[in-house]
Amino acid sequence: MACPIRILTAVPICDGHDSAINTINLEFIRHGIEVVYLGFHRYVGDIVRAAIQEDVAAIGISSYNGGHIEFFADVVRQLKNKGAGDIAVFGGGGGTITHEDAAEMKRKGVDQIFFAGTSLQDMTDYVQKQYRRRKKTRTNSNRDLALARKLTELEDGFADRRQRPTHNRSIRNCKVIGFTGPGGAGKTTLIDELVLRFLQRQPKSRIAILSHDPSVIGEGALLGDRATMINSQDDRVFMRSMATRGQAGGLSPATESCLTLLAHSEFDYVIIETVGTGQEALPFRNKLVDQTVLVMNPDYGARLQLQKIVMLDVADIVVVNKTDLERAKAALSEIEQRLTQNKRKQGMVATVAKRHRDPGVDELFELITKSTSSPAQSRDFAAKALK
Ligand code: B12
Ligand SMILES: Nc1nc2c(ncn2[C@@H]2O[C@H](COP(=O)(O)OP(=O)(O)OP(=O)(O)O)[C@@H](O)[C@H]2O)c(=O)[nH]1
Ligand SMILES: [Mg+2]
Repeated sequence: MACPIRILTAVPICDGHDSAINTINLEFIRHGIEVVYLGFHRYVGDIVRAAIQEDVAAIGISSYNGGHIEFFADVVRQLKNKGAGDIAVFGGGGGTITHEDAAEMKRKGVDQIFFAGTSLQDMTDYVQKQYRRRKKTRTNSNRDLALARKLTELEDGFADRRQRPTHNRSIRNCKVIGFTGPGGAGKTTLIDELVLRFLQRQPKSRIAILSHDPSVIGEGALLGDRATMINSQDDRVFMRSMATRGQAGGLSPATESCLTLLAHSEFDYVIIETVGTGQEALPFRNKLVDQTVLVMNPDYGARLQLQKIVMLDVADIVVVNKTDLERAKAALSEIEQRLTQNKRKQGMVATVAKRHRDPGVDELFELITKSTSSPAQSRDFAAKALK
């Protein structure tokens, strides 16, 4: 497998026109490109930070609400200032970007603008031709950039079959927490809320997030977790999105090596999110993480389904998220019974991750940061939460 091209796409601040970029993203991933999608209404600083951490070859911006000359130019300027001037900037905005505007934008360092009527095929061909072999400049003292480029080397080493997994057994100074659970259960939303608490309550701690999404047919991938991570757009957070690149089970062939590097890179916490997993998944082997969190959705089916979810036997903490939903009460009681049968000290927490200042998320934060509160107490808390 050749190393896929990685690009980042986004829509500028005060712009909600995301329909064009969604169509373009899909076309790119169908042609083997890995697209880190940052979402709409995004600041220049957040786009630049994300592009550096994700070590993409180029940033594609879709802009419709005006201000494109200044916005694109600012992205180019900030990339240069941070030593990442080798990341190209391209994009479009239908008829809102005129040919004169585009000429000025190119003078300011923008690589290419696509006008209304360009076919998706032409845009894909351009990306594949221009951004496959990127000439990287030497990394300077920018800490994120240097780390990001090492992660790319590791990841691409696996794609070229040069690398073998490095086992993560050496002593590390940070805590590694693994989040897994079915697709859409709320893993990313929950992690983002936890990051908010880390940032607020631990003024010096630095956090790394390794987030996984599946590669699709054609070997591209839509790496979309960043679009949900709002609080995590912060200089104290290093986030990296990884595609599974053909590996089943929830992680990528390079996860272990990348995790080893992050765990030795002066972070206080490293958080891993797996792809949405199935009943048989046991993604965290080889003592990969210090603590495992299984995030469940109350709509898992009937009580019988719980017997089949292997991760319920091994998770340190089980989070029942979306407890605002109707089935939550029954789910909490069924999951509690299932965990009691395990006769292990597993924590159980009821959360509504999409709600700000949710007491359940506070409780989970306590469980993760202090091993002093007993899991049994937290199970009581979860049960009481819905009484
Ligand atoms: C669809 C649309 C909407 C939808 C948006 C849905 C969504 N979620 O995206 C809705 C109805 C919600 C909407 C709302 C608004 N809209 Co509107 N909208 C449009 C419309 C009709 C089409 C834009 C589009 O998606 N085109 C489809 C894409 C695929 O094709 P394209 O634009 O030709 O782009 C080509 C290339 O440029 C390239 N491309 C585009 N982006 C990128 C990015 C990359 C990386 C690459 C490689 C290529 C590329 O791809 C295409 C290839 O052919 C345009 C008018 C128009 N006909 O362009 C107005 C338009 C953009 N909207 C406009 C306005 C004013 C608004 C509102 C402010 C209206 C209001 N008063 O409420 C709101 C603002 C919403 C917000 N929060 O920002 C104006 C902007 C005017 C301006 N900038 O001066 C326009 C131009 C309409 C007009 N003539 O007045 N809008
Ligand atoms: N009702 C409700 N919705 C929630 C809650 N938490 C998250 N969601 C929504 O659930 C959807 C999926 O959330 P994500 O955080 O992306 O879920 P995920 O588990 O990371 O998804 P994948 O990474 O695709 O497996 C989003 O629309 C969230 O807004 C919650 O507590 N209650
Ligand atoms: Mg997710």
